[in-house]
Amino acid sequence: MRSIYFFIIAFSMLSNNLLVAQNNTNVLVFIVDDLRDDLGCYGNDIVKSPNIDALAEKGVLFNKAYAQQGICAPSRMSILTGLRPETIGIYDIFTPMRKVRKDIESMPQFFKANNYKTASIGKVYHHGRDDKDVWDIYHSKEPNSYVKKENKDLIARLKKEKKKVKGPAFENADVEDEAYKDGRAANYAIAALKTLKDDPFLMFVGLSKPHLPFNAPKKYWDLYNRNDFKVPSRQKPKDMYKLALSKWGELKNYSNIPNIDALNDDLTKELTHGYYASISYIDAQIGKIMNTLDKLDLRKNTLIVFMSDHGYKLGEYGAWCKHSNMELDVRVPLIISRELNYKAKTNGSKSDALVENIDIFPTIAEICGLKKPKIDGKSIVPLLNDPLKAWDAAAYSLYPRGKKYMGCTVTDGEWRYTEWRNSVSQELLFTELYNHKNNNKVADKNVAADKKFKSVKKRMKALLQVQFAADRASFYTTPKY
Ligand SMILES: [Ca+2]
Repeated sequence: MRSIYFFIIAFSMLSNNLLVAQNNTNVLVFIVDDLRDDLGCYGNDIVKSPNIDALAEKGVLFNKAYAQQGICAPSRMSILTGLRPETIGIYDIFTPMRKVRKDIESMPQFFKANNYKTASIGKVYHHGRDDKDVWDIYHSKEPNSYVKKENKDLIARLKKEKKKVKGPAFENADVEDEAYKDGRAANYAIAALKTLKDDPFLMFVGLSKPHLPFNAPKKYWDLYNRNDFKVPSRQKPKDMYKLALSKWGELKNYSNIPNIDALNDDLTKELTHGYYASISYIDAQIGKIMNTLDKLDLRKNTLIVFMSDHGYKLGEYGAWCKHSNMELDVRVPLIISRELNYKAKTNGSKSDALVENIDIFPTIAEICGLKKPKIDGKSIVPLLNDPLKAWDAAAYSLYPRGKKYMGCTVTDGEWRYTEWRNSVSQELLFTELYNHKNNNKVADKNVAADKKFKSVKKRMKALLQVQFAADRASFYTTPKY
């Protein structure tokens, strides 16, 4: 009897160990640049994204996923380390992570240490030099390029005149996918899959569109009728903080964008057309890579993550691009499709749980049976098994204005509350409270000073304090890790 008892204990310990043992699941992450959730599977009935929609049919789509900062470089560092920007201590686009933080263990380092092959294709880290030596296969992000002769001539002339102006904000040449960089990135990814097919791998495919300039082959522009696009209201939310939005200089830097406060309807529609064509272009690249995965019979053992580094504004509030704490800039699409041989896989599910981009690293680690790293993010594997499971009360982001001001923001899924503080002393300068109930992503007025919403504000302030204490250290004190 006793020996049977020991046998049962030993067996259950063994099976528990098996559950957490490294299982050599492959990981393929599509990290898309500047993509907000304008996708068919997110209910946008204009955008054509059949391959991403197909992925959503085989996985869990997160309706309320958030980036930790609405700008490329810090957001990507955050994703690749599972750490919040305030833990890393870099909030600008110019500072490579390894220039100041050599101590942090990143996702590629962690997987490499666990005998994974690692691949970085296209724009993964914003600064390609970060962790460059860690990747077994590395194809750097390429500069933007133009195909049309008139645009090439224009760039050459601007260079000759030493003007800082970039080329046009969009191009629609009648060319093959490979004429622009994401088509080439797809080919590199396909080649890398063939090289890595016999090893466990972690592969990031960084697709550069729909980041500006919206350069995509004409066939993707031809999928849309410009008359279908609605021009959003240019109205800024009433009583919004004066520094809440940027002046979207990123867009105004392009040669065919006038330096004025509001773009007219025609140009708004033309830019929207370019953004949507760019989405369909990268969607097609994802389709090619997924087909290769199927052909190589790798899909059964490969986890797929589809994500974006932050959201975007397409003329809402009369503003463009990202660089803010507004809902449109921090909310991101996120789809996770487990390896096909995972028995408890949920297909075509949607989750309203509040999840953050920092959660991707621990989620992938858990699925691969690796010891979870000690980082800010937490595994959302329970949501992949049960997308309706009760989850966290809040998601957090931040955005600075210069070095002096820091906007700290929180959502509970319905309200967005933002405190603008002195970055060093934490002195409170301004508060914003926006109603985003019923999936309304555009804020109409700041009700932080409205007594009617006093209790909402109090509750949201308490939620914000969980991550951004009123007496916390300066955002520019080197954080501990
Ligand atoms: Ca970006």
